Amino acid sequence: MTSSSVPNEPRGPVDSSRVPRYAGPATYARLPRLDEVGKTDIAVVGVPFDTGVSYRPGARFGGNAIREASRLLRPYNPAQDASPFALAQVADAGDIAANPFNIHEAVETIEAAADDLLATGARMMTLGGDHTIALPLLRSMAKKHGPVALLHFDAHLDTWDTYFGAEYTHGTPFRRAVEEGILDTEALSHVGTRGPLYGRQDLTDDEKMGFGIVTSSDIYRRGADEVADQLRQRIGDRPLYISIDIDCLDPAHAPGTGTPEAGGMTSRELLEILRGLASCNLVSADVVEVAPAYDHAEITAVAASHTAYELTTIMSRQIAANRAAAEDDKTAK
Ligand SMILES: [Mn+2]
Repeated sequence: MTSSSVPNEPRGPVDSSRVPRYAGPATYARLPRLDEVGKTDIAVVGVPFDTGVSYRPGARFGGNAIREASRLLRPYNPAQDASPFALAQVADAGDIAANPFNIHEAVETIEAAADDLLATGARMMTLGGDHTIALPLLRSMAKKHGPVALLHFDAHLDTWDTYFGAEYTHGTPFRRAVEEGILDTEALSHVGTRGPLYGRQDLTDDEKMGFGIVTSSDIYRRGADEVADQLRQRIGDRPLYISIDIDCLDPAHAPGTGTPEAGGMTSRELLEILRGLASCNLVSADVVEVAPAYDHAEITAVAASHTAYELTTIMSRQIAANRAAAEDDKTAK
């Protein structure tokens, strides 16, 4: 498509040939802030909240660590042959101010903020935060799209019932989501699962909720292309939400996270699987559980920034394609 079919030329990132990458405030990919562009097609938004963690805390600092590590992202993505920030307006919408002392209130705040962003027509690229935040985000998605398909990249199932009697934690969001009927139970899968469980019952319960599982071993044995093909078939053209816990990666690729498990996929495998999903109808996505205090040399934050870049590229290509199709329709009439 030509850029003339974009109603207003998107405002792109700061020009790194004129202003050094390490200078100035760290918005995601050095993109403009939402208040600088007024309206956006994709809102990159942080949720600095980690009151739902069960082990290492610190994911509240994840969003800003990802922004800092994203300074080196360049505007053209050769793997998808696209310039995501030229095809659609992408802007940094700042952070949702969630109460760290009251999980129920935080969950409500996140849902309301997501509702506001979606009401503007934007898709969300959310930077966590711990995985608790996926529940209010999915509630908001379901209000807009109906029950959504979900690909959940994670070492863990996150479909446990409660911890210490608490229903909202980072290990329970997807059980709550199934109970609330906000997921399309024909099109759910965990990807990258591994590590010890409490018992076999964990898997039985999970399967009853409708989840398929592509384990980390499956990815190793079958490869990224075959896995992406299988996931695409399961999802079809349903509205898809992708939630990525950075602990889906091996601790060698993502040491800075709350509950690391050995034997995970590489960052290359994750990016390749995502590229294989480029034709899916991705309505929004999140990357969560980056805990920079346990990171080294920004390994985790760099992986997360590239993961968000790949997801943003998928969405911006679809936004541009939809716009071109709408233009064609108009011309045909
Ligand atoms: Mn998780």
